[in-house]
Formats: sequence, structure tokens, C-alpha cells
Amino acid sequence: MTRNRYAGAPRNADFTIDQRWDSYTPDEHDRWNRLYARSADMLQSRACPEFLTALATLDLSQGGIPDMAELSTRLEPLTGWRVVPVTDLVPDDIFFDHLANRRFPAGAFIRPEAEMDYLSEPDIFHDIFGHVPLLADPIYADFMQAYGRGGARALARGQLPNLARLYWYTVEFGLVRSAEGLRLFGAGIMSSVAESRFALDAPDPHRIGFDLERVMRTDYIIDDFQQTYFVIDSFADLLAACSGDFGDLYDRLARMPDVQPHETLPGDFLFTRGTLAHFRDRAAAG
Ligand code: HBI
Ligand code: FE
Repeated sequence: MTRNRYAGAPRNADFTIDQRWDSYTPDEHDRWNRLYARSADMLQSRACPEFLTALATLDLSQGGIPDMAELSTRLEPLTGWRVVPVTDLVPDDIFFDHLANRRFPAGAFIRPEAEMDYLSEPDIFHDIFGHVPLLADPIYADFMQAYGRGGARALARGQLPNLARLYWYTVEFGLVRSAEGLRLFGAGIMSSVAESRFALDAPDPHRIGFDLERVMRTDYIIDDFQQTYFVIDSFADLLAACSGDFGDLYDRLARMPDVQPHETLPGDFLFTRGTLAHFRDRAAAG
């Protein structure tokens, strides 16, 4: 059984494919249901209110893997967003063009049983359970479109790495303040039970107040929990921070050294200064 049976599927110029929803097996539908139940349950006390509201609104627990076309008929009236099937990662320019047109490209394959707890690239559970619910929130929906438009500009300037960090530390691994304390919103956290605990509860990582320039300077690791999580005040604040022209910012960034993910800077607003113990153990283990 190949791992991603959509790899090599015939695709359109925009890299979309036919999801062939009828081809999912009962086992795959059951795996979605188990992934969904496990994460939705433990996120009740950890996810931000906007995510929980959107998750209930979109009701992804309708029994098995969502049909993206059907899901889009329910999402589009809310914020204009649709979900389109792709095989896996698509080229940056294609990705940004989809976001700029309120289309979220979601992987069509579901992770194999052996990778229930961690997988390296986005499967349909990461993309639809992790990313799609917040697209039902009007402010976050506007932010994601603004990000797509900014992506094309960053590509044109050759400064995509700076913008990719913004995506990484918010859309994938962001935390947000709420009346009850820090809460999760990043899709990479939401779709991982272990990281949903680590990001909020563990003493190991730093938790630093979001600052656009600081985030865009900060490198990241892709094969372990984050050493630093950034905390936004609100989605409105994130949208406002990203709605200006980044030209001067890119000029400044080009002259500044990168910040390593384990570092803190004098100007940081530290919600928690991490022990980094998890990462030292990992480094020691080699
Ligand atoms: N493609 N399908 C898919 N999903 C992504 O999250 C994605 C992508 N291509 C490029 C990309 N992300 C990154 O370049 C951005 O995160 C910056
Ligand atoms: Fe993602």
C-alpha cells in the first residue's frame, strides 16, 4: 500500500486534483474519526475560543474524512473560503495564489496508522482539522488572504524566508491570549496531541509576545517541538500587523542577523522563559 496514493495523480495547472472522495476506505474514515475524537476532546481546554466555535460550526465530525467540495459549500457562505484538494506541498507561487483567492490547498491523503502521532508532511487531518476551522472566523479569513497576497510580493523580492517564518510562528505554531490565559491556534499544534500539550503546558519552550520584526528574524526547526512559541494578542492585532507594506521591514531585515529559535532578546516580552531541557536532552541523545 503506497503511503500517499494521490502522489502522481493527474493534476490541474493550479496543482489541484480530484479528491475522489468515494475512494477512501472504511479504515481511512475510521482513522479520521479516531484522530478527530482524540484531538477535539483534548483541545476543549486548550484551543482558542474562535477555533472551538468554528469547529462546531463546520462540524467536521460528520463521520469520516470530509468531502472538500461539500465542506466548501458550507464554508464559502461564511467567509468566502473554499478547500481544494492537492497531492501534498505545492510550489510557493501556486500556494500564495490559492490563498490570495481564498482557496486553501489541502492534502488529500490521510496518514498511515504507523504515523498517527507524528508525520513530516501535511496530510488531510493536519490541513482540514488544523487549518480549515479558523478560515470560518472572518478576521482570520482576512489575515490568510492578506498573507497570500504578501507571499507573491515576498517572492518577487526574494525574501520569502522572512515571510515563511511569519506563517510558521503563527498559522502553524501560534499561541493567542484569551480571557482564560494562553490558548492554541496554530495548525501544526492543533493536529498534534503531543504538541498541543507541550506548547501550552511544558516548561521547556520560551513563550514570547508576538512582534512582526522579531518573528521574521527568527529561524525555526521542522523536526521537533518548537523552542519558542510566539503569542499574539488577537487575530485583529495579527491582521493589523500584517496589513501594512513590508518594504521597509524587508530592507531592515536584510541588514539584521537571524535570531536562533532557542535565543531570547532584551526587548522580548517573555510570557515564559523556557528551560529548554527537552532540546538539551535531544541534543545530548544525538
Ligand atoms: N503547499 N499544500 C501546501 N501547503 C502548505 O502549507 C504550503 C505549500 N507550499 C508552500 C508553503 N506551504 C510554504 O512555502 C509557505 O508556508 C510559506
Ligand atoms: Fe500546515
